[in-house]
Amino acid sequence: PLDEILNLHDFEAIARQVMAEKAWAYYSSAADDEITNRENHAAYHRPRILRDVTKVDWSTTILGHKSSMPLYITATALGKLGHPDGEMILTRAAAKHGVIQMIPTLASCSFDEIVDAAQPGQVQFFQLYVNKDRNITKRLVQHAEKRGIKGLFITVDAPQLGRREKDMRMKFEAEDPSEVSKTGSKGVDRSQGAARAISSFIDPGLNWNDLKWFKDITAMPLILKGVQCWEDALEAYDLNLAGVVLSNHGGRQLDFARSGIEILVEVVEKLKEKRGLTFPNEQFQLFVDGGVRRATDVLKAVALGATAVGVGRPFLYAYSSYGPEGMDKALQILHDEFEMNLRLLGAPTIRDVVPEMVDASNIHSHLVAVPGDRLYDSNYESMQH
Ligand code: HOC
Repeated sequence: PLDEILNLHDFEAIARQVMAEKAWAYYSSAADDEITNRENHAAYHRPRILRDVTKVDWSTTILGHKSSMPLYITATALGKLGHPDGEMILTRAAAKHGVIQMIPTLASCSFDEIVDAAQPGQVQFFQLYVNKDRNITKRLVQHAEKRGIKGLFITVDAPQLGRREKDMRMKFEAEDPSEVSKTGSKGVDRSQGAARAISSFIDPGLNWNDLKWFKDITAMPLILKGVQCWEDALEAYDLNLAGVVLSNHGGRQLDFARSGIEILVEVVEKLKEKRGLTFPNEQFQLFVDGGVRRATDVLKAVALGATAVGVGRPFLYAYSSYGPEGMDKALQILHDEFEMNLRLLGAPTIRDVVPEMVDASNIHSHLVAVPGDRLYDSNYESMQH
């Protein structure tokens, strides 16, 4: 029962039991041996004591917009695989809890349905996969801007689909009701999983020169989603973009990619050295996603300089298992965790969460994953179906 759910991991355990095999395979799958998906990040808190934390406030601003917590609902594809209302559950929960939703290009609900489901004044971002046909992309972007979208997150870590073997062992039927709304994926191979069926329109030719074009076609703030090293973060800064998401795409693209928080440490250090930047920074904002399950994961990233953190899979598992109530519960758990952990950190507000509150000295020591562990098992397990 829902009242026995204590944290976001619990939703994953329940989802594994109750979700349709195909939906579970798509949501949970990660690339190759799923090493990045389980990567640990060795950052630990250094709390301060004897600060008055009677009142704590975990609200913040993201790209200038209010958010009740330093996190947003990041884009995840095919929301209807988990529940017939798909992404609209996320929209309604975002309104109720004062957080920002990033609408995916590969949503199951149409873009307009998701925007229409929002409350007046509710802030939404849009995640963009760039189409080989740039006219389609242009129309999509300009329509998003017209509909009031406040930030365009261009995904840059997926010139080709990662090899998600759990998902590949499944068939993605043409008549799937959860099929993505408008991907231009007609006539593609459906014999190997959802990801393969939906991804063929994406342009592997996308490159730095295209960013000027984006600036010409839209006034929305542009953020690159999927930056994995300081050199690319610096390039984005020099192009006057609004920020970058340090992300390994939930471990679903390049296996052995580093965790977002590890990349964050490198980016903050190098952008200070090269451009004198300090973070958090209003003009150039850093975001992190991947593997976030606890408010402490978010607070470590915030302490190290991130403006906010994206959460994806846990919300899918929450609503796939329990519908809208599950999503509500997931966000309430996070609110409660923020309140408690800010007190325990000795930080009355998000501005008081500073770099000294994290020991990141072991952040670059990587965990060695061995065959026979939980994730290898779950991948092989899917062969039996
Ligand atoms: C090359 C295109 O983000 C996922 C989604 C969709 C992937 C499209 C990748 O499954 O990770």
